[in-house]
Amino acid sequence: MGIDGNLFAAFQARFPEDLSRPFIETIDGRSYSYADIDAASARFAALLRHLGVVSGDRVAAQVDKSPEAICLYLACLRAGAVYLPLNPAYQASELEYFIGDAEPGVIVCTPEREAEIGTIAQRTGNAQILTLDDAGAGSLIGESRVRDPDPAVAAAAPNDLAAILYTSGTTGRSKGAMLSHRNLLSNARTLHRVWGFRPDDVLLHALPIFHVHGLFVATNCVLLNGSFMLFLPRFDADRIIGLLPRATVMMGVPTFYTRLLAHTGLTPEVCHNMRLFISGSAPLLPETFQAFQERTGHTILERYGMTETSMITSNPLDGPRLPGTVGLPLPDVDVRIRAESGEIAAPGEVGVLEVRGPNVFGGYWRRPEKTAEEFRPDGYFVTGDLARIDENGYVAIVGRAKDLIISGGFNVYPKEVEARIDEDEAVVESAVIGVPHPDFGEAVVAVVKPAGGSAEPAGEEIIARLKGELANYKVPKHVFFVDELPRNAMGKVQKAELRARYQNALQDPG
Ligand code: MLC
Ligand code: AMP
Repeated sequence: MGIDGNLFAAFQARFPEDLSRPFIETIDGRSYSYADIDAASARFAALLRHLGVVSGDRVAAQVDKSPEAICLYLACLRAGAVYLPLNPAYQASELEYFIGDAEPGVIVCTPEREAEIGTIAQRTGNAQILTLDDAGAGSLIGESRVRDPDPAVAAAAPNDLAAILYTSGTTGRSKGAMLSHRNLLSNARTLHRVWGFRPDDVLLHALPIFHVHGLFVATNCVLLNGSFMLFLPRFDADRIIGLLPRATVMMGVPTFYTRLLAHTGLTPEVCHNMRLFISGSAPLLPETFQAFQERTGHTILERYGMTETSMITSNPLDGPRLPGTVGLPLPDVDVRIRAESGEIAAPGEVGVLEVRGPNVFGGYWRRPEKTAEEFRPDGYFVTGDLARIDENGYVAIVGRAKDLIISGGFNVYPKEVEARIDEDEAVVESAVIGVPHPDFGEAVVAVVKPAGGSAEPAGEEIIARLKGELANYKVPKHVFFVDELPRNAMGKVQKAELRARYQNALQDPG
């Protein structure tokens, strides 16, 4: 076992010869060179080691997007620690679950949440706390500055863990997807190649960095390319329009594209330097694909993936990019469709997509039984996505076998929201569904059967309470009250009927 299996070593081998070349430029004009991120990650790695972090220990980060947060990710790889990024929108009870489950040795959080997370850490296992704010200050910086950088790169076997990302998966409570150095490196190398990255590419980065899309797809490609990215703290259509003339590649969720289309500044001129717009994480409507092509002359390249697998398919760089499809399986990645009959589907037949390859994760953290449920005996992982493959090999995602809502690229597991709503004494039961939303593609609404009588709850009250308990994107945009939830003969709530009933509910959210 050497350092060759370590993802960081693969990045380092691709750093530009001249390390003073930029890696990140922020919107407030700060520039971070490859030398800077090499040094910062070596300092953070020295601090992690000093705090007792050894290979395989988890390091959780609930921080705002910043170049220092990327350096923390790199430091974890370097030290052999397992990076565990968490959405800053998570509320206390959500965090308690993740921290209790993953048992990190160190948690890096924003200074504002230090006390809250410190309390959670004490209750769940006594992780050490460091802080980092969005301006790149905090105890992570202060305490690492006094240390000599430790340039060592930990030896890593290919299957050693590089990261754990929590995902609702196909069923049940959030589970930690265990991603190895090999998983991430194989996918990054493939994407770097099939998307034709060039030495002078400039990536416009407006995605969050606590998920696969912004961290492993976008950032890892740039690192393997030794090139640089324009780094926005969050999506902002005005700023993107302003920066597009300097960029060559952008990756986004479909909401990015609908929002850009709503901006009058989106013209062929501002895109003149661009060579590639990539969309993923949620279905891109063919209307959006077409409108973007008409407005800018650029054909969005849609790809498909999952936390557990990183990227699975992609429309081609050279060759037809077909709207309504997610393209062809990536090299090294095997894909098949299992029809309802249990047989492998014929071309064009719809069934659940299964995937196998070096990109596919090793399993769910401390959930061997859940892992076993989602893998076939021959090593294929069952995605829970309904798809078909046409005679040319193009995959189209046509729905989901799993009860999952994807809102603006974020996954929401209905049961988690239903359980929270049902805690209200004035609620008998609830059903949470996703309905079409003009901005988020799909958004969460709740259908509630109230207990009746004087304790009748108000929709706004339910929403206000949930905002304190759940990350913002999980909170229903609207609550509908019904006398009874529709059920089938088996007594199961008929969500399809509810989705049909409320499908226009958010079309004009005002
Ligand atoms: C914010 N809100 C959302 C939301 N994002 N509600 C539903 N769905 C979302 N995605 C809430 C806010 O809290 C606010 O509520 C209101 O909606 C309006 O917020 P906003 O200011 O308009 O939102 P904004 O900050 O601009 O964020 C929207 C967004 C963001 C689309 C830019 O959600 C985003 O960056 N999404 C990308 C997610 C992503 O990276 N997914 C990749 C997962 S990896 P209120 O009540 O306060 O007004 C993966 C694998 C793969 O899936 O294949 O890539
Ligand atoms: P996550 O669990 O957050 O990684 O989300 C993965 C899910 O996002 C997949 O299982 C799909 O349902 C969905 N997804 C990702 N990319 C696409 C796409 N291009 N089209 C449709 N669905 C997608």
